Amino acid sequence: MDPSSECHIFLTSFVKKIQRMATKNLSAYDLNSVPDGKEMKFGIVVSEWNYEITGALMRGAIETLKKHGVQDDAIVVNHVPGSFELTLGGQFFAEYTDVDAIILLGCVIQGETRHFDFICQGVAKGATDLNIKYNLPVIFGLLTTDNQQQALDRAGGKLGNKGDEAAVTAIKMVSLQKNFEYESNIE
Ligand code: DLZ
Repeated sequence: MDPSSECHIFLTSFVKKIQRMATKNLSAYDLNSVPDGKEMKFGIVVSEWNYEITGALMRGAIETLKKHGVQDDAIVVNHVPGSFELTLGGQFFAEYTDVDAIILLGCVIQGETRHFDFICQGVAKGATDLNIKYNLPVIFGLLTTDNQQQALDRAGGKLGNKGDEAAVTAIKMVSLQKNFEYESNIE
């Protein structure tokens, strides 16, 4: 292919983008960009399946929430058997508690059957629906990897911890919602 052709340039930049995404450290963020979480309350749902991974995601999320001012008693953790159950675990938090945001943490590793696709799609759709149904941030902290090593790399390994990323996203979304609520009250 001619290196100066539009197609070649497009493909090269696309491949570079994919490579950047694959090596992004999930724990790297600008500390100052994260609002204070002192007045915020969070529910975390953790899948017991692949617990070596999901336990590490949970520890990362809790540590990050606390680092940004969230109080110990404002973090409530519940476990569910597998990632497929994350949606209903999230719904229980939304229905029965007064948390400001819910973080769903799970890990689905590609196997030989299509189970992987069904679980991933189910949780993605379930989390999206909860956000909309309850007008509440429900954070999608699900690792979907080809193998165990890719998951370990993203659960406190060389690519950081998706639990940290989920916690930062949760704080930012709660802050955004509180800002909207404040603005709509003073109008
Ligand atoms: C059954 C199953 C399989 C095969 N793989 C995973 C997985 O990689 N990660 C995960 O979190 N859960 C898995 N599960 C369990 C399902 O999420 C669910 O708990 C069962 O299908 C029961 O609803």
